[in-house]
Amino acid sequence: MSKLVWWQRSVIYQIYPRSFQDSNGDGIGDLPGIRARLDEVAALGVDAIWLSPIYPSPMADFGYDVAHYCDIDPIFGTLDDFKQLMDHAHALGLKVLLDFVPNHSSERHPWFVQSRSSRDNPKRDWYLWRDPAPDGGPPNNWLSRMGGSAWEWDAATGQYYYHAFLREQPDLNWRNPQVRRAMDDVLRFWLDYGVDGFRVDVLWLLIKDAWFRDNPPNPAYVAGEPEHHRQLQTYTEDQPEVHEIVRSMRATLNEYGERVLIGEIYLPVAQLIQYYGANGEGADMPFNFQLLNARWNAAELAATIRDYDSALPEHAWPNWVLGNHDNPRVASRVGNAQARVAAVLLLTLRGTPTLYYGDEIGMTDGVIAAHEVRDPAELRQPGSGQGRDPERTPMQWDSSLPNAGFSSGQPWLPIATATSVCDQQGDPSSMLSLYRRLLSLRRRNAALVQGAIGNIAADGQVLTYERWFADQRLFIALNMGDADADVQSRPGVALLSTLTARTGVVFVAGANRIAAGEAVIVAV
Ligand code: TEU
Ligand code: CA
Repeated sequence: MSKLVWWQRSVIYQIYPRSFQDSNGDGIGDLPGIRARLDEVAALGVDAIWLSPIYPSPMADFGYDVAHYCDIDPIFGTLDDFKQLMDHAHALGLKVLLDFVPNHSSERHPWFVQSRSSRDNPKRDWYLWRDPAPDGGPPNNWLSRMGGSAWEWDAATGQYYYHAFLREQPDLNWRNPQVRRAMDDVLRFWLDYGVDGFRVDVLWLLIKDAWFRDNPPNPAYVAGEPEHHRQLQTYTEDQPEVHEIVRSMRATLNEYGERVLIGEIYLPVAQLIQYYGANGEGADMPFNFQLLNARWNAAELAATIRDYDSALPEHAWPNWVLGNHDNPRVASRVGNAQARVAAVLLLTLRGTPTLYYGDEIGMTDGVIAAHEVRDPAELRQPGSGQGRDPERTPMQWDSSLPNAGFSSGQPWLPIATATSVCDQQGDPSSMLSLYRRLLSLRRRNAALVQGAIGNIAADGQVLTYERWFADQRLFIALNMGDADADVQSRPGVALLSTLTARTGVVFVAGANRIAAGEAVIVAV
């Protein structure tokens, strides 16, 4: 495993700071709270933490509207709190990644305040300003990913500005070298501070069409999908010029040694893999979101794994994501039993896994009453189901009421379910114990950390594949159905089963029975 760099050997753990641990009773998670939980994060067996944005922000999009790129929002703490958290994490052997949000700033960022102040302000061209269309309306038909037009009228200067998300999140003009230099300075500030890398927000959206051409209609649009799906994003995503920007970010990180560049990219695999760069000079980990929306059956998952793994260029390192702060939790998508199978899948596929906080205890989506909704994606599109609050509810640390040990105050979102870290850690059959066993097994097995993957197959509702390295070979079988099934195997012994009592069971050459909802890792 020595030839791998650290992020290739790692399991990354996403922390949504607002919901992880509150230390001062305001019902909002913060940096001292996270720091107080780092020993438990390290004990889980992960290797790196990725913090969603913690910068000064009006919180219109809960931190993804940045008003200062090189500071910490007081609601989370101070730069010194961050330094202490990072030093504590490093002392525990945990790497620390920040969320870099370069596509847009907050409307309250000083850059935008200057840019909007007048048409001839030196920062006017740091953002995307356009004259109205001949009829006085928006310059073109581009839609916001949060609903409505992506253009906001500014009467003071008689132009519109573009915002891919909220009007409070004006898009920066990444064709402007001054913007690129300013953002490079931001990366360097945090790299000098000692962070180990970045997850880059909406990397695939940074460049928009130079001529601002209308997006064509989406012939496959289905009523009920998000509004912006009415259009193909032909001129507002995945533009060819973006790859030069990715190369430039990579070059900056390379000056600092082994720092990881992760890109948030919602694209089909063929386009996604372009972000590695032709010769690996792009992103280390273009996030692979294929498991977020895959239909949960053996045939579909076998195809998904095969298609992704075989599409990767030689130099590219795979990665897999099962959940994040923008999508329904995996236990709510596939059910509690299959969430155990999903844990085995995530931690035995080839490449770097990213684990979303709370999934390790099988947290399900919170039920958010109308008056509790906070997410603008829901507030702006009520009833659309676009709301992301359900997957952002506070971490459940213990069974104390009313707030599961998250806060002594009123949490910003309701606690989702009854389970907790405390309830589960003494229970060998709990989801938490399963994740701990899996993470420990993964760390100890070169076949899982750096081995090849092959013999990917689906037989009925059973998905199987093998991982191998040197003289070690593992056979993984996942029963995604609700009936017991026979699976053909070589002789071996089960190193782990989601059914705790079955760990150690002997597999014979030929047919072996695996239970409904069981996943096994067999040394063969
Ligand atoms: O998300 C990008 C994005 O497109 C998501 O909004 C996603 O497509 C949608 O929520 C449904 O999956 C990033 C951040 O992760 C998200 O939290 C921010 O709201 C958004 O960018 C704007 O910064
Ligand atoms: Ca707090």
